[in-house]
Amino acid sequence: MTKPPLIITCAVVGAELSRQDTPHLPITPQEIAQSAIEAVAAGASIIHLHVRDKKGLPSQESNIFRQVSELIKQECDCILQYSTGGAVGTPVEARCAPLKLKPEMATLSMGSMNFGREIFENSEQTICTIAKTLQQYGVVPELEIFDAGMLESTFRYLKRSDIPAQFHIDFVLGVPGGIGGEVEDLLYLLNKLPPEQSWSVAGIGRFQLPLTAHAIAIGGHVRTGFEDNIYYQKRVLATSNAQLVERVVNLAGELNRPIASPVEAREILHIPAL
Ligand code: KMH
Ligand code: ZN
Repeated sequence: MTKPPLIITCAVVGAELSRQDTPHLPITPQEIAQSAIEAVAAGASIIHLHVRDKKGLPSQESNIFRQVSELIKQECDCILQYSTGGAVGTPVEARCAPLKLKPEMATLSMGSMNFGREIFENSEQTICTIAKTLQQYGVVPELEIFDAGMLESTFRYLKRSDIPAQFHIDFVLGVPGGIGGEVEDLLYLLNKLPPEQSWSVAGIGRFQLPLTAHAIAIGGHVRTGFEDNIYYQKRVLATSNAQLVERVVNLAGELNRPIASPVEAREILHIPAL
C-alpha cells in the first residue's frame, strides 16, 4: 500500500516543562509563535498548542491562544491544534475555553491516568463535555491515547456516538503512568485499529526517536517537539523545536517518505480546505 505523505506535528511547549528543564523552552506568546513558525518552516504541518501566562505558567486563557494563533497565521499556513488537556488539574470549563476560537483541530484525551506523580482526570463526563464542545465549534478532534484501555474506551464511546465519527488518533507512549514506549507497545495498539484510521505517535523522552523512525517506516505520522522530548541526544539538549522537526524530515528523506504540506495534511485528516 502506498504511504501517505508524512504529517509532522510539533508540540512546541506543553504544560509540564519550565525554563529549569531547558533554557530553550518558548514561554511568551511571541516566543511560542516564533518557535512554531520555525517548526513549520522546517516541515511541521500541525502545531499542537499550549500557551503560558505572564508568569510562564500553563494557561487555557483564550485571549492568549488568540494572540499566539494570530502571530503564527500572519507568517505561515499550518493546522493549529489546541490542547484541551491543559495542565494536570485544569478544570474542564477552562480546558474547553479556547475552542470558541474554532481552531481547525483540538485534542481529546480518552481516559484518566496517573501522569507522573499526578492524576490526569478525564472522566466519562469530562470526555463527553469536551467532545460536545468540539462538535459545537466544528473542530476536528485528535484523540490522545496514553494507554491501551483508552483505545478500548474509544470504540465504546464511538458506538454510543459520544465522540465524533471523524478523528485522528495520536498515541502518546512512554508517559510514566501510561503504556510503555517500545515499538512493541505501538504495534499492540495498531493491531486494534481499522486499517483506514489515520494515526500518529508521540514518544516521550528517549522513546521519541525509535518510535518516530518506526512510524515513518510503516506509514504512520509523527509528533515531535519539546512537550514530548527536550533532548537531541543523550544528555544533549535540543536547541529548538525546529531542530527536532529537522531530524524527522531527515529520517523521512532516508526512508523515502515525502513530507505533507498543511494542504495535504488537511486532505489526509478530512479537515475542510481553507
Ligand atoms: N498536559 C497533559 C496533562 C493535550 O494536550 O491534550 C495533557 C496534554 C494533552 O498535554
Ligand atoms: Zn499537549
